[in-house]
Amino acid sequence: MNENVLNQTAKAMVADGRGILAADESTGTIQKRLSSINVENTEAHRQTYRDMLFTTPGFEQHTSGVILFEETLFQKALDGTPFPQLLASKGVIPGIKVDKGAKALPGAPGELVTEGLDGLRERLAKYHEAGARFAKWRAVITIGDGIPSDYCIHTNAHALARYAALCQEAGIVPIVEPEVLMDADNTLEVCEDVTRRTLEAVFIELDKQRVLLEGMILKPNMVISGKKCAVQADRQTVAEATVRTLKRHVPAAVPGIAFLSGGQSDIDATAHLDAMNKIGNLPWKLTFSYGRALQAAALKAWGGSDVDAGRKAHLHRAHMNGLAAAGKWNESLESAV
Ligand code: 5MM
Repeated sequence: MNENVLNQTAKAMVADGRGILAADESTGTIQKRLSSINVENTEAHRQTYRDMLFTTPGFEQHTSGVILFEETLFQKALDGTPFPQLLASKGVIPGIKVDKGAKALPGAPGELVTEGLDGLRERLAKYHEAGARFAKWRAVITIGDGIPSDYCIHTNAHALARYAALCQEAGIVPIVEPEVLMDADNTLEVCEDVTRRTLEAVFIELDKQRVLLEGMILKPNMVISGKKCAVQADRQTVAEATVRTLKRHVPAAVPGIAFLSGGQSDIDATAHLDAMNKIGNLPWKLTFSYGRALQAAALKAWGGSDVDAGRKAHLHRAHMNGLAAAGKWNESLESAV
């Protein structure tokens, strides 16, 4: 393991004013996205859509890396350039989702465990050869009646650390994504407690399994009210609770934290990140690794054919989130830019 290379890549992923585009939707998830604009889920349409995103002029100023699905890593852009090479030529680091999805956790109704460790060492070697320099593995923690169980949290934390250690062995920076879902009716306080339990377990496992903290990126949820909760905490409260929880549980050796958006509105995802960075005096970089909150507007504007409109919407959200990563966003910029 070359510790220096891992640390350099991790730092580049959270460089000033830049964040990560999560475009790693599996075939089932992209099906939902494309059907929302009445586009058939074919390989050609997936290629055209992702080509539109990755050829957006100027998006690289705000985007340090892109998480790809395996199909895209080995696919070519419309001009014939392999996607990873196209991204690298713009100074955007290609990354790869390596998990095989969250499946039912045996003996734990309503809870999930992420699979994909079998054969991962061999897959990582192949991905590195294709140009991937970072990877992503998403664990899903569900809030509900009596859940999450410690069993679910620990099983997922163990798998995240197994994945992270294998990535580093292959010279690939692991994005460690323990996602506490935001969909239930819980309060912000419950989310804070579950996020605390989750991060605590994850960092214990990472330590036990000898993962180099300087060579990884954390991708957590924000500490937020569940979508169905009657009382929604305001943006400043979310920012303060998230920073407080992260400061308590994420070692300063981790170079950066790149949030998932988790179904927040585009503007909320940007505003929350900005509010956290405005708090300042943070031991790590705080940026974005959004899927929906970066792509929803672009997908709609593109609508299957309008490449210019799609690129314009993509650039706008990338720019706004780039500003938020520096704590320099405000709502008036949404219409001014
Ligand atoms: C882009 O969505 C990612 C892939 O999801 P599937 O494996 O279910 O297709 C997803 O993992 C994403 O990278 C993160 O969860 C962040 O996405 P959001 O939309 O929450 O920012």
